[in-house]
Parts: sequence; structure tokens; C-alpha cells
Amino acid sequence: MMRFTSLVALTWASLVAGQNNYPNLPVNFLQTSNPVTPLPNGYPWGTCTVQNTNPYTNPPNTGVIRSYDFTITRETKSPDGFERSFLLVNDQFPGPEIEANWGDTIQVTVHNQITGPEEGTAIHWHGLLQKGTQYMDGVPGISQCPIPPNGTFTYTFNADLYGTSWYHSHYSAQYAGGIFGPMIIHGPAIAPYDIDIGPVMLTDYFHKDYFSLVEDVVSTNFNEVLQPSDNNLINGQTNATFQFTPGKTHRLRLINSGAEGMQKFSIDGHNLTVIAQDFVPVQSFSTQVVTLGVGQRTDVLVTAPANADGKSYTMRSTLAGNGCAVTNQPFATATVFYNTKLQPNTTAWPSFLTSVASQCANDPIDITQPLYSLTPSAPTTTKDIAINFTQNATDFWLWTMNDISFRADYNSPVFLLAATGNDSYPDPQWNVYNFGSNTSIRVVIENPGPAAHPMHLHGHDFYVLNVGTGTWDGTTIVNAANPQRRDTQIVPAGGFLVIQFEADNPGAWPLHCHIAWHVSAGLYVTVLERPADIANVQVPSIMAQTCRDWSTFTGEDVVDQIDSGL
Ligand SMILES: *[C@@H]1O[C@H](CO)[C@@H](O)[C@H](O)[C@H]1NC(C)=O
Ligand SMILES: *[C@@H]1O[C@H](CO)[C@@H](O)[C@H](O)[C@H]1NC(C)=O
Ligand SMILES: *[C@@H]1O[C@H](CO)[C@@H](O)[C@H](O)[C@H]1NC(C)=O
Ligand SMILES: *[C@@H]1O[C@H](CO)[C@@H](O)[C@H](O)[C@H]1NC(C)=O
Ligand SMILES: *[C@@H]1O[C@H](CO)[C@@H](O)[C@H](O)[C@H]1NC(C)=O
Ligand SMILES: *[C@@H]1O[C@H](CO)[C@@H](O)[C@H](O)[C@H]1NC(C)=O
Ligand SMILES: *[C@@H]1O[C@H](CO)[C@@H](O)[C@H](O)[C@H]1NC(C)=O
Ligand SMILES: *[C@@H]1O[C@H](CO)[C@@H](O)[C@H](O)[C@H]1NC(C)=O
Ligand SMILES: [Cu+2]
Repeated sequence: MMRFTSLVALTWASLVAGQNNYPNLPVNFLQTSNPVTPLPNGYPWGTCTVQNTNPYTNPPNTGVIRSYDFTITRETKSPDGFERSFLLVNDQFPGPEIEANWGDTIQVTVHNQITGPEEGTAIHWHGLLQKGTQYMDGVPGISQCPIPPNGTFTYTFNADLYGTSWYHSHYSAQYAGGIFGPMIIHGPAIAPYDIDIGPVMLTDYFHKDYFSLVEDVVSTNFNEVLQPSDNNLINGQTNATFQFTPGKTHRLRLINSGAEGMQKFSIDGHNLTVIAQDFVPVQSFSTQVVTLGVGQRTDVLVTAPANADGKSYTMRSTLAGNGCAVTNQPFATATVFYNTKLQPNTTAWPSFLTSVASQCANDPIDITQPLYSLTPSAPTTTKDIAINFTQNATDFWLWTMNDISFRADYNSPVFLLAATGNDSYPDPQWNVYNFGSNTSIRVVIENPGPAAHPMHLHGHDFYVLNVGTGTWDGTTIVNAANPQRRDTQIVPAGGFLVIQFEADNPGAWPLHCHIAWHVSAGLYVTVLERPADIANVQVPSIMAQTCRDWSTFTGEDVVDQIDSGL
């Protein structure tokens, strides 16, 4: 445990240097005691607007803390009538909603009370940048050691972007077992609306527990690799209902919080106006169907059709066909009521059925333009990364990126090692790409295989320079002056995805497919961004303490790491 000892020693050294363990958080934050203020509480983000504030460089700071207490336990529930085993936050499925204003500090204390058997855990706050709090990103083996059984860990980070997102366990495929929930951050107006309907979580759903699924998916038997989902849920239900008001405009916050399948969302008889993709407000456009890969979010405004009063309509989310999802039951429905309880008798838009059957990709990127316009600078480095699916020396079917299938070492988090000045990472399976002091990083992802992958990068909204089938011509950039930005984008089957990001956030950032079974089987790299500056980050003592506690636990119990770890 040499490396571990040096991590602890250097962390202690940095600790004694200062009393404030969170030098990058507001000065008054340690004294503030969880004020309960209504949301969105006027305009606590001051004069910031969508157009006048660069969220990546100038997020506001309200000095307000939003505190949550999460207890994770193993439970049995039957949301669709079939009883199965779950891992749940506060016994809720989906987990409790986190709500904050832009610029608030979110503080979540997580108690790991998983038993029968005990497991580690760690929770990731999808889409937030974690600037200055990189160690709070919640990825075991990368930003922290897992929270051991009976352990408690408090995450503290800024609500540095605004809009719609979610949190989920990043420990193995635990979130497919139920550890996830919505995370809503209120911010400046993007477009006018009357009623915030809140999160609409679209979740493919499995009757097996997550551990059995991962055991099957990471397999030597090709026939077991494709595990079909058993159902498709909206807000964790088979029959969710939404009360809409005639004549009003409603905001729906769509989230694909599933494990595997691509969702197609629509409401019979209604147009949808897209106003944000992931955490990025966009120039609004109208559509009848929204496509969401796992991890993606889309905010839509929905206005009642004329004469809606007294009528009801079917809301639909369908797992897309043609290799975009593997499922026994693709259809999720819910009901939109306008002053009635009559069951709907409406039909799907023809464009919805066409999209479900034929389009295994996001919308063309030329139709989206972020409202806060940014032009990428010239890349100082370009990395090509090819995805493949192949068997390892002992015949397990694994996903690779540039021929390496990722595997985490829970005891040696990459970021914490970098914070001690160690960026040597001898184990090739850690798949770390060290971009040194590059200021603008372009990554070309090649995906020659037959499956689409929703690729997610932590710590950034990336520019989507181009995406499509075949191979990139090496030059064409779509909307070059203001390309699409988001944190998750689908690379199509037999296709490519070109992303770029400014190296404005020193850290160790996961870049991975968000399909739970694919990242379990290794479809993952770590982007190491400005390691020299990581060495200057003051890491709070709880990080080293959690590693010591995890080390004690794993010294006595052998952790059955059946997958990549993430
Ligand atoms: C850096 O960390 C790696 C992995 O834990 C370890 O093998 C190596 O000895 C460390 N190097 C130094 C200089 O501490
Ligand atoms: C929704 O469906 C569940 C089972 O799938 C059932 O228990 C519940 O009563 C239903 N709720 C309504 C409002 O129909
Ligand atoms: C956690 O606490 C329970 C109840 O006190 C105990 O039985 C169990 O051994 C503890 N587990 C660990 C890893 O300390
Ligand atoms: C949907 O949008 C189309 C095209 O803008 C428009 O013709 C149609 O009336 C709209 N339908 C509803 C129900 O708002
Ligand atoms: C649904 O609507 C169709 C045509 O609009 C009608 O033929 C059918 O009887 C209706 N079904 C019910 C259950 O109301
Ligand atoms: C992908 O893996 C297969 C099976 O191991 C191999 O035959 C093929 O050459 C690989 N493709 C690339 C582009 O590396
Ligand atoms: C192949 O992958 C499996 C699953 O990750 C792993 O248990 C096994 O050790 C790997 N085999 C080799 C030779 O690395
Ligand atoms: C930029 O990144 C490349 C890897 O893509 C690396 O080889 C190079 O050393 C980096 N340049 C600097 C200045 O750090
Ligand atoms: Cu994938």
C-alpha cells in the first residue's frame, strides 16, 4: 500500500496548511446553517441572464446552502407489479428531488446502510462542473474511494449550471438498482412559461437486480451480453398522471435516467418547444418528438391545443428500435388531463412512430444553437479514440477504447493521486489520457460497430463539432461560430462524434458511454486535464479519511468487483 501511504501523507500536509477545507467555496459557507428559503426565491442570481453571463467563467454565488440527507438501503418494491430487489435513497423510487438556485451550494450527506450483502457506494451529480471541488464528482476510483458500509460522506459543491439534471450512483451499475433521482437548478428565464411541471424521468426498467444483470452482461457467453429491459417507466410508474391547465404553457424537464435504452418522447396532439439540452439553454425550436440517450435531458415547453379543456391525452416514451435499445416492452405511457378524469383515446403523431422506428441518433445538430454563444478556440491537441467490442484473453466480452477495456482501482483514485503530484498511472487498464497543459482539447470518437453510444464527459459541457455516420472528413464543423454544447451526445452506429472543450477545469474527468452495461464492460477513459494545476488543489481531509476507511473495509472483506467498477 505504498501509493496509498503517500496519498495520505501529502493530503495531511496540505491540510495543516489551512483551516478551510473548501478554499474554493464561499467564505461564509462554513458558517451558514441550512436556511430554508422558497424556490426560486426571486432572482438570487442577481442581474445574471442567459445572454449576459458566461456560466463557465462567472457563475453567481448566493451564499445559500441546500442540505439533503440520503440514507441508502436495500429494499423490495414492485412499482410495475413485479416484486424485485432495489437499492434506494430514503426508500424512494426514484430518489428524492434535489432543488437549488443557480449559485447555491448543494450539500448532500450520504449514509451507506446497504446490507445483505454490504457494498460500497458513491454518488455523481450529473452535468455539474465541480470547478474547484473536483474531488466531489462522486466517481469511485477516479475522484474518491467508495463510501464503505456504515460510512457517511458529505458532498459539498456549487450549483454552477442551471436547468435540469439528475444524480446517480457511479459505483458499478448500482443506479440501475434504483440509486438515482432528479436534480433541478433554477436559473434565469430562457423563455416564458406559466407552470413548471418538474422532472419527467424516463427509465427503462429491469426485473433482475443490478448485480445479477452485470454478472450476465460481463460474460464469456455472447448470448448473455444483451439483457433486454422488462418495462419502461415515467417517473417510476406505469401510469403517471399530469394535470395541465388549458391556455397555459407548461415546462417539462425530460431526463433519460435509464440504464440502456434510447427514449423517444411525445405527447399526442401537442407540439413540444425545446428550450434547453442538458444544462445548455438553446434557441427554441418546435418538434413533435424528442430523442434522449441515457444521461441526456431536454427541457420542453408545452402549450395546450385549442379546445383542450375537458380532454385528456396520452404522453408516450418509447424505447427506440433498430439497435438503440434491447427490450421486451418498449412502451411507457402516462396521461395528461385537462380538468377531467376521462381516460384518453388519442393516437400518436405519425412523426413519432417514424422516429421510433428509424432514427437511432439525436436530432441533427445544426438545428440547435446555444443562447449564450461561444466559439471554440483552435484545438491544441486532437485525440482519435476508437470504440470496439472484443473478447479478452479469458474470453470475456468487453468494450474497448483504443483497445483498452477500462477497469477502476477503487483504492487508488486517479484524481487524488494527481493531487499528490503523482500522474504516472502504471496500470494500462486505468486508461488515463494525460493532456498535460493543452488549453483546448479535441476528441474524435470513432464507432464502427453496430450499436449507438451516448457519450458523456464529466466536468464540462463540450462543443459538438460534428456527428454522423461514416467517418469525419477532418474539417467540417457544424455551426462553427456557435456549435451545440452539451454533456452527453450520441455517437451513432457506424459513425463518429467530434467533441472539443476548453481546458478550464483541471481534473480527472470520466469520458464514457452512459449505457450502464457498456461502462461496466469497460467503455471508458479518464481525461487528465492540467495535472500541474491539479497538484495545487487543496483536497479536504474527508477524501483521505474515506480512502483509509475503504482500505480498512477491503482489508477484511474481499470486494467482488465483477465489472469495470463504474
Ligand atoms: C504513483 O502511483 C502509482 C499508482 O498508485 C504507484 O505505482 C507509483 O509508485 C506512484 N509513484 C510515486 C512517485 O509515488
Ligand atoms: C398505477 O399502476 C399501479 C400498478 O402498476 C397500481 O398499483 C396503481 O393503483 C395505479 N394507479 C392509478 C392511479 O391508476
Ligand atoms: C455495519 O454495522 C452493522 C450493524 O452495526 C454491523 O453488523 C456490520 O458489521 C457493520 N459493517 C462494517 C463493515 O463495519
Ligand atoms: C404544431 O405546430 C405546427 C407547425 O408549427 C402547427 O401547424 C400546428 O397547428 C401546431 N399544433 C398544435 C396542436 O399546436
Ligand atoms: C376512440 O376514438 C375513436 C375515433 O376517434 C372511436 O372510434 C373509438 O370508439 C374511441 N374509443 C373509445 C374507447 O372512446
Ligand atoms: C475490433 O475487434 C475485433 C475482434 O477482436 C477485431 O477483429 C477488429 O480488428 C477490431 N477493430 C479495430 C478497428 O480495431
Ligand atoms: C477479462 O475480463 C474479466 C471481466 O472483467 C476479468 O475478470 C478477467 O480477469 C479478464 N481477463 C484477463 C486475462 O485480463
Ligand atoms: C497535449 O496533449 C497531447 C496528448 O493528446 C500530449 O502528448 C501533449 O504533450 C500535450 N501538450 C502539452 C503542452 O501538454
Ligand atoms: Cu455504449
